[in-house]
Amino acid sequence: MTDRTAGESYLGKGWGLLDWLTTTDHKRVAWLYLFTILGFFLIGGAAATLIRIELFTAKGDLVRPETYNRLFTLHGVIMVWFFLIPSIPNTLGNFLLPLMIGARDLAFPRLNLLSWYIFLFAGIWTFGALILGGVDTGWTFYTPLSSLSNSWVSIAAMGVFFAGFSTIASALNFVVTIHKLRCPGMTWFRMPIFVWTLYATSLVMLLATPVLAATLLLIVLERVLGLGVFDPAQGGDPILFQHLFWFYSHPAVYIMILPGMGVVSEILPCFAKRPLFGYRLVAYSSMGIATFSFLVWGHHMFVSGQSVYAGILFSFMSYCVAVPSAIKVFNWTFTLRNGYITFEAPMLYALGFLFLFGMGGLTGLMLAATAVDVHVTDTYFIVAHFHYIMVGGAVSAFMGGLHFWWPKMTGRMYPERLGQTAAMLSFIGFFLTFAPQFVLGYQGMPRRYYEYPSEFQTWHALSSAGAVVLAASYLMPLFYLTWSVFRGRRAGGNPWQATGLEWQTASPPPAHNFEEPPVCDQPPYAYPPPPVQPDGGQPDRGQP
Ligand code: HEM
Ligand SMILES: [Cu+2]
Repeated sequence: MTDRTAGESYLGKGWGLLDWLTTTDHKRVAWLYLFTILGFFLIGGAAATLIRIELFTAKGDLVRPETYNRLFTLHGVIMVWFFLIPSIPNTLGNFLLPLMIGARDLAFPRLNLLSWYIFLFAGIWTFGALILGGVDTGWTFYTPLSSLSNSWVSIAAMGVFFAGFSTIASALNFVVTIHKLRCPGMTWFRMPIFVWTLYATSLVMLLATPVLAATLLLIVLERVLGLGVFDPAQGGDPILFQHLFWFYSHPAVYIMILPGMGVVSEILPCFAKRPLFGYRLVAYSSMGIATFSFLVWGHHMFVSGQSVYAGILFSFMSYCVAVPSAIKVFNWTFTLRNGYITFEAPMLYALGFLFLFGMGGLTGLMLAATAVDVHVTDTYFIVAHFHYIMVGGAVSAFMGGLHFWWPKMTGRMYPERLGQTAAMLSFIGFFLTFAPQFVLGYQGMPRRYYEYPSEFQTWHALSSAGAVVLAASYLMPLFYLTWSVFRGRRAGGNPWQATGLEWQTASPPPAHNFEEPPVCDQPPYAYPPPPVQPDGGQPDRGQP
């Protein structure tokens, strides 16, 4: 297939501020989102750095205890709602979804821009509340603390409530686009897995976000109007809050990881030059995860006093949700078998994802056993578990995807050596930061404390040292990617020899994505089969 390189690129004309702020081109809206979420990532990262500096020594000597509580709340709220949830869907997803299914844009381009404005507004609003007043409830807003704590809780909760509208608008846009705008030949089972995961994620967003919105609104109403919903002193039930919160927030953890799974499903076949093993099963697993994710919320409440029978059921269901995730991990691993593997930066990030997500999932299985969980709940073991998945998994996938599609987005290659260095540093830094936290948690170090007995200090110091490496690895791409936009080697339409419609148009793509209306005439991941050996068998690389 030839590169269709003619036509004005989407970056060609229109560089005034107003051009950008009124654009309805999904590719440009993706950039607006990218800048915004990176800003929030820096803010959340700065809070994390302060937390790790405080914890470097056993004594609370850097910030006051109230400030520490505000710092981890700031970190959690910003990272979850203003970085992780929109990170892959609204940047890479926004840019790639129409390209991958051969469409000119999303179904509702203006709604797409509107959702960015809502997101920006909500983000600034929430950040304002967290900085000006300070909220000390943690990202989970547990009552009765959040019913009683200072009134900035209401403002911050409203900010997250507003952000929900942006999430819902994007999800609706994606679902309609996937149903209605696939090009001729793009059947459901020819869609790249990234599109499948965006679809599954969007369904979860549409169904779960309203529950969070209602819950946050109830907190605000309770505080403002004195309705007794959650506060026992007013006749409310704080456990109800936990049910409502986790009914959203467990599915939300899959909102954060599913798109990352999609990115990895694109990268691994490309750098192993092998079709994705068990494509259909991976697609079904994404839908399976989306479904099961709604049935396990009680595993966050094993110690809340819910009935033993509920605990057993939620424990069982949590093992079930691990099955489709495990299927994916096996399929990714099998994809690598006999592959012609090369280790460019995106591949290094994807392999890091495989390992770290695997560890996050396996420790999730440990936590799903009630007998283990009651011992480690509310300790650093939990903190380590979810960072393995949300940072080792989702952030690694985001970085891998950003490097993988950078040539498509900008028309330029990033410097490969630096990319590989950053990828490896992020893996080492991550491991050093979070592996010690499993040990700490197992030894009984509780989460959310600003000082601790000195016997924990060695592990805390290691963790803080790792955070420095991790931070450096995240800052590096900021510089070399920016450099590459101006000085990087020009990328052709398809620098990685990848399959998929997005690689058949120019880099950067023309304003309307394709010069001629594309037609999909291939199964997904149609990477060339291995050369046939003289004896008629296939080469079995990597085996004696
Ligand atoms: C193999 C599947 C998984 C299982 C069986 C599992 C199990 C668990 C359990 C039982 C807890 C509660 C522990 C406690 O609070 O005592 C937990 C906490 C958590 N998990 Fe997972 N998990 C899995 C995958 C994930 C994924 C994919 C993510 C994120 C993308 C995730 C994010 C979290 C978060 C954020 C928390 C802590 C919430 C908090 O208290 O702040 N988990 N997990
Ligand atoms: Cu959960």
